[in-house]
Amino acid sequence: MHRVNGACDRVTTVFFLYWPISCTSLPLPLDIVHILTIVCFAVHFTISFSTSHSPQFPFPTMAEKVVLHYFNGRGKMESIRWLLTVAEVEFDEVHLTTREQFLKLLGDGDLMFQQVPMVEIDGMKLVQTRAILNYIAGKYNLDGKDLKERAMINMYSEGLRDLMEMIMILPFTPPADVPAKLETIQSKATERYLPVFEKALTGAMHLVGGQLSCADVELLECTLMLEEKFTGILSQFPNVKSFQGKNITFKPAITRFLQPGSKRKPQPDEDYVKTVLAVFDVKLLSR
Ligand SMILES: N[C@@H](CCC(=O)N[C@@H](CS)C(=O)NCC(=O)O)C(=O)O
Repeated sequence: MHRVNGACDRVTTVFFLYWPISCTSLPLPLDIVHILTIVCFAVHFTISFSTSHSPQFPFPTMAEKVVLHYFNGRGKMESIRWLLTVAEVEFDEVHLTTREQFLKLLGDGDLMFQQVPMVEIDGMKLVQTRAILNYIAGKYNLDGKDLKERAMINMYSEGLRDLMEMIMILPFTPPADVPAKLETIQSKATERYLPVFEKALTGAMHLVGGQLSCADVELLECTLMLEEKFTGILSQFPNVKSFQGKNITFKPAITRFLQPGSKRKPQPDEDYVKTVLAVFDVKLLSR
């Protein structure tokens, strides 16, 4: 899109620069050609100025940086970080650390449902994790080739989200309940979810349509999360394990994202939990 807009801009430049010059081959007096040249430059620079100041103008010249508004932790934003990384999109992050920051976002009307994650992208302030992921997947061709592929991708993605959300909620679970929750997650992972992906990856490098999609990216994120909690969980799922290994080894953006110091967030700790609770002004019972 930005490449197309840049090309359009160059076309207008060439047109406005060379059209008056080509006029000199017409039998026009020289001062008329000069006036035409000045008028053309004035029009061209007015357009250039408008494009760089209004994202709504048909031909924006500058790609705006994507900005993520969330905590300095995984939560619901982590899948968005993964997808942007795989799409090789640079992004900045504004980390929520105080209640005042959150109230400011609310006061400015930036959070449609008074919730984060919120992502500034292409002149919009997007909320709702699924909507954000769909937008990125659609923009960067990670959502399949047709409606049927998209339906498969969405089914895989939603299953993975269900599983990841069970893990995401753990730090906010009363400590006494954690062992039982972990057991449930492990049995659901091995009996309900991983068998589906093991089958889908039989003789295939990707989940859908022989090409990378957001479902593959979420599967990778999810399997790594599972292994953090349950070492060796993938040993009964060789296709999933090999899928994970190939993506980590052969996709440079993923390899980089898994290196220390990248924008990938670590597992949530006490500080992360405290910050989330303070920002939302929530007191957890029985902690
Ligand atoms: N359906 C929303 C849920 C977002 C959500 O629950 N966000 C939490 C933080 S992870 C939040 O902002 N909670 C504050 C609240 O609901 O008041 C999504 O998927 O983005």
